[in-house]
Amino acid sequence: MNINNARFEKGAVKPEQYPDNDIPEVTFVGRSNVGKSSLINALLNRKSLARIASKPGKTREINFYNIDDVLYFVDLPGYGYAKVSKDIKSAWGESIETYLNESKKLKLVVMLVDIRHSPSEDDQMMSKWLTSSSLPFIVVATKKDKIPRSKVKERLSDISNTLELGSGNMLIPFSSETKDGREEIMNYIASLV
Ligand SMILES: Nc1nc2c(ncn2[C@@H]2O[C@H](COP(=O)(O)OP(=O)(O)OP(=O)(O)O)[C@@H](O)[C@H]2O)c(=O)[nH]1
Ligand SMILES: [Mg+2]
Repeated sequence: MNINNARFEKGAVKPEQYPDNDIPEVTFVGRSNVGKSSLINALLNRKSLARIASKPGKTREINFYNIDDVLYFVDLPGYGYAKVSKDIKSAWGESIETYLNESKKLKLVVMLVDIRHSPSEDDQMMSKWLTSSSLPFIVVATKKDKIPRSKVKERLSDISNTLELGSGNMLIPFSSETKDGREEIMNYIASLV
């Protein structure tokens, strides 16, 4: 897989609009502003392939990034952004849930949480949902550069406990500033395809 051959392919809302082929998918979920687009860019060594929101909550469509016709990175809308109406919120939730339920080619869900905070109720709902589905998932704790090194261990153990992660769910600290954790995440993804 040549990660230098990556391109934005399409934005979709409904399943009919998802790419119609057999290319497997890895998807990224998490609260708005947690750093999904930044992680996708870092993994692909690109500055601005995935759009980094100037305002949180901007990525509303499900965005498919085609990597060398071998794999899609799928950037889902962020959930739990407080300043949108309930209706919009539930529409987003629905499109996320529809995607997770409907995609036949999903190989891995990468769930993102901010390393600084205890996972929200939305995060806990997501990890419960993922656990009860048969989808494999890992958790990436973003913005590691924003806390002192001495706090990392303690934050990871809080996240792991709050999300009730099992031994099969890797938890990897990451920073899009320093690229810490990039190799580990990318190697794991590459091992699946
Ligand atoms: N310091 C630091 N800032 C980060 C990191 N990751 C993301 N950010 C910043 O956090 C903000 C949100 O990042 P995005 O990548 O747009 O987050 P997102 O999850 O895609 O947001 P939505 O598309 O709104 O759901 C941006 O200002 C990023 O520069 C990180 O690891 N460290
Ligand atoms: Mg985004």
